[in-house]
Amino acid sequence: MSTVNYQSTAEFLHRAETEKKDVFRITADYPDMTIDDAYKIQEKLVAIKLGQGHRVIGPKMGLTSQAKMKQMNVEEPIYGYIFDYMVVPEGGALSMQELIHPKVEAEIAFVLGKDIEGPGMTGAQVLAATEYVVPALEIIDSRYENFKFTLPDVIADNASSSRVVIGNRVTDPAGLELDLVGVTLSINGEIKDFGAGAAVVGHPANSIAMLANMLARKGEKLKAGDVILSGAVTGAVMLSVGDTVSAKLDGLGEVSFKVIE
Ligand code: 0L1
Ligand code: MG
Repeated sequence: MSTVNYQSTAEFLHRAETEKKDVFRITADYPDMTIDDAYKIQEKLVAIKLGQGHRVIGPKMGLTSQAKMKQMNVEEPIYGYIFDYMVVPEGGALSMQELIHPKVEAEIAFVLGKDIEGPGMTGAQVLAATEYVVPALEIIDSRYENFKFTLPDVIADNASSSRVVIGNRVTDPAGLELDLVGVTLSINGEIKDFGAGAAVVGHPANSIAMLANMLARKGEKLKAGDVILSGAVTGAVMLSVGDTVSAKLDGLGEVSFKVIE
C-alpha cells in the first residue's frame, strides 16, 4: 500500500502556490510515488481550489512535444486543470508578484460544441465536436525549485498550471489543417521561438482526443464550453517584468499580454 499522504501533500503544494515560495520536489520524500499517486494528489489539490470557490474553466494537456516527452522519458502527455482565477485578459497584465518563476508557451485552445467522452476518441471526432479554436498563451509556474521535478512531481503540481491568456478571435477549425498552422512567440518584438501545430503530438486535435481518453479512466469527460489547452506549440520562455509577450498563429490570429511587477 502507498505511504503517500495525498491530502497533506496537496496542501503543501497549494501553500507553495499561494505563498509564492518554491519547494523541493515531493518525490524526495516519497521516492516510490507512482503516477496514480500523483494524480490522486492532483485531485486533492483541485478539490482544495474548488473548496475555496474557484471554478475550473477546462483541463489542459502538458508535455505534448517530442522534446519534453523525451526529456521526461514518457510516452504519454500529462493533464492538469485551468481555473477561473488563472485567466489574464487578452492584452492585459500578468503580475510577477503573484508568481514564482513564470515561463510562457504558445498554444491552441479548443472549445467544444458538445461533450466528448473516451475511451477510443480520435482527433477526427474531436474536430467534429469542436465549436472553435482560439490562440492562447499559457503561463506555467512550477512550484518546484528551478523547475526540477520528476513526472509524478509535475503531475501532482497540476502540470505547472498558473495563468492563461485567451485570444479574442475564434475560428471554426473545419477545413483548417491545424497541424500546419505556423506559430511565433515573441517578447518585446523579438521572436523567441516558433513551431507548427504538429509539434503537439502530431496534431492538436489528437492531443484533445488523448485527453478525453485519459480522463475516461477516472470517469470524466470533456464538456461543451470548456476552454481546453491542447499543449505547447513552442518551447517555454522565461518571463521578466517589462516584457510584452505576443503569439501569432497563422490563420488563427494573435494573443498578447504584458508583464508588470
Ligand atoms: O503545459 C505544459 O506543457 C507544462 C507541463 C509541465 C512541464 C513544465 O513545467 O515544464
Ligand atoms: Mg502548456
